Amino acid sequence: MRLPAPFLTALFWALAIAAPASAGDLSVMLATAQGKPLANAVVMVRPQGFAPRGPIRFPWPYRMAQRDMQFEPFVLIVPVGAEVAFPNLDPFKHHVYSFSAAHAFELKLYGREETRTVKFDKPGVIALGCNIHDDMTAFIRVVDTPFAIKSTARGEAVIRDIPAGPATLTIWYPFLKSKGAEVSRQVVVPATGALSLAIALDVRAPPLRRGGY
Ligand SMILES: [Cu+2]
Repeated sequence: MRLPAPFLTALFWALAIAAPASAGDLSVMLATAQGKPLANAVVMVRPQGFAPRGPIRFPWPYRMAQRDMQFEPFVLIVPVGAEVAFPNLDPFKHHVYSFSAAHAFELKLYGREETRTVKFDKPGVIALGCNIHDDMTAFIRVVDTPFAIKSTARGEAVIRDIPAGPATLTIWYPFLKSKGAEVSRQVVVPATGALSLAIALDVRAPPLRRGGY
């Protein structure tokens, strides 16, 4: 059967609109300049011209616990607008605060099994401390892209299904020796398969931390 040309044109456009845009993966291996795997770095990708449809969601809990006189985890990624829980799992009180420009706040002394929540409306870095225990330290990175992940103990970060094309790759790590403790570079996300990068970063030695990193 032969279809008239205008019909075929309409069909082509219908298919073009319905077809999913091509997307690729990004696989990054992060290491220090000395070759040690870099854990707890936040890897973010912002595809050019991309705007998320609806709220960004991540599969991990938006939760910064206090356990054994330390924050857990050391680095937490949440999307803009997230409500983060701060449960105290210790049998004594903590007094959590942040002076960070992106969202300064204070959770006055609260005890065991108690939880407070804080909503983070702006992207940025939130450095956390405890008024009682100076050694307690952690960071929340509030992001405005759904393409964000934290590097593993092996220094690996994999982000899947990023729209193909030019994008900005940003890596943030609290002890990175660069402006704002982050570095950015332009990348091109492939239409299929993965872009694999090995990146060495100049970091300063992290301070001693109870419970390690
Ligand atoms: Cu404390």
